[in-house]
Amino acid sequence: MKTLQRTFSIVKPDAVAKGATGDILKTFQDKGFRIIGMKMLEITKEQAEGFYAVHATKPFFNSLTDFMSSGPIVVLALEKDNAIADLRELMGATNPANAKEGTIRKKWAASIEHNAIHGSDADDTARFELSYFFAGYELAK
Ligand code: FUP
Repeated sequence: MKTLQRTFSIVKPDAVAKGATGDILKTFQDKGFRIIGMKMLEITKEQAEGFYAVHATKPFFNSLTDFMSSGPIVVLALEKDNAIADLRELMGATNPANAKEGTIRKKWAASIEHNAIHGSDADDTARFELSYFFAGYELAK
């Protein structure tokens, strides 16, 4: 049985700077995701560190959080049946060299770090990430 799910996504600074936001939003809608929350903002290095806290010990943490706080991003709350897995599929592999044809990262990502888009990878991370950027009242019914 399919369950209606919410997931969280970020159009990252590289994709916003390239003017890819409109194309990515259209792709979400064409693939059946309902946008129930959206805002453009710039985050601080500290806010990026809080968001990516699970990666705090990784060698790429400093560079990743510099990148994520380097310019405007668009944060999104998305809803559809099977939203978490379907968004991961639509995003493509973390490293765009391995991303399949037709995925967002294949089209827009330049490197494993500048990889255009974020999407939650599980139920618990989707809940944490949605609540990191959105208050309940900000999401459409
Ligand atoms: P993903 O869930 O596909 O975004 O990938 P991960 O959670 O493994 O990594 C989070 C982010 O860290 C990636 F989007 C990009 C960055 N990263 C690197 O910069 N270098 C790496 O080797 C792995 C990840």
